Amino acid sequence: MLDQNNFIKKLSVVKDDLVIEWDDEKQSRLYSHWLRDHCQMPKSRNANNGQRLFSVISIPQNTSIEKVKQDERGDVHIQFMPENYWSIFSQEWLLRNCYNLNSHYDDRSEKNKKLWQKTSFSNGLPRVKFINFQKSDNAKLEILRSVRDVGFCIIKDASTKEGLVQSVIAELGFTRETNYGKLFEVRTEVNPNNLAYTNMGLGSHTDNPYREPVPTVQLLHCLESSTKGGDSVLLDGFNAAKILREENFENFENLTNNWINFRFSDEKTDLRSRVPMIEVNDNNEVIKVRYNNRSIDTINLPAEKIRPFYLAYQHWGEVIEREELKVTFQLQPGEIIIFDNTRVMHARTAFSDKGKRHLQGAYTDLDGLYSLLNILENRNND
Ligand code: NM2
Ligand code: OGA
Ligand code: ZN
Repeated sequence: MLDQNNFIKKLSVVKDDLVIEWDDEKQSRLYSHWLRDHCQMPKSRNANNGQRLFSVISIPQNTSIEKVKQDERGDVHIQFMPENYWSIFSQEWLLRNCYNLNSHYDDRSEKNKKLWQKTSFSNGLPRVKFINFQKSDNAKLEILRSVRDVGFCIIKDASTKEGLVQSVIAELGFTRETNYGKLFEVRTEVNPNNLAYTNMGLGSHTDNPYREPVPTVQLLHCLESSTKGGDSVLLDGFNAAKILREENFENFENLTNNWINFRFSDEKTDLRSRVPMIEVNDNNEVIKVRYNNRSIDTINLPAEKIRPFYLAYQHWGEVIEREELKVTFQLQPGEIIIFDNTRVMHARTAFSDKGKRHLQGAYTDLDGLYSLLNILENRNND
């Protein structure tokens, strides 16, 4: 157990590291330049907004720790040379921030998600009532946590009022306007610029891979649904990527290393991107998937890479259509689905000419949603 008041057992300096021995026998070694750079004093950080006031280049190359001591409150005082500068760190700060005890933080990575498949939602899909969403921060928190953890949430029992999707976005973040507008109508059109605007089935895809940066969140609001078919399908792209990696690591790596071109064009628009189908972070954890077979442009890779690429690409195309990974349901009038377009793939089954199916869609971004999530979570922790 850590002593509430003093949980540092011993402090010493070894070469250019501060060595902290914690009460629980763990040890941290913190590099002098890192400590100087993370100085929390008013000289180094604006006292009101906490922003850093200096550049890393102002830290002398020969920075070293001359002295270290702990005061009666437990705060750690460090004297840096050649600046002859004293900085004070609280124990809490050192414990919460030291880089060998805390794992890196990445709110986009597969590592921090709950991966799922068809059978994962035995208690039903995550659903929150629209009226609660409007009234309470806790309901917003539930939606945002669900988007963070499983990648989606359904807002139920809303009206079928046109434009509602925009008011939902306004509560959570900011609209991401595209060539499709602030809001787009998903229904059968004559001579459509996109196959989404037909009654055809659509395979598992993420939206707008031909755009970089990609819109990271999509919302679809059902206004009318009286056709046969037109079921909604969701699939966890991070889980699919994990399965690909487990089944054939070379194929997985191939899709992270070989970037491809996506393209969308109509009379007024010509969008192009060169991006990987599976994107990983610096720790090789999946952070984004992109796939839309309608919009993959000419694949241009060095000749010797084409065959292994097609092995990987066809494997991936097959994994993301596996029934056991898909959640299928009918989006009802008055339901809005919100999902992480960097993770969750969506699809729909074909629908009949008879009857009507009308969804309104819009894009927003994860940064705004995660920002609100952090604010609401901080408030809960206070
Ligand atoms: N719509 C629905 O990304 C895509 O091209 C899928 C997007 C047209 C905005 C459809
Ligand atoms: C889309 C889309 C799904 C649907 O508009 O991007 O994939 O259910 N629509 O119509
Ligand atoms: Zn789509």
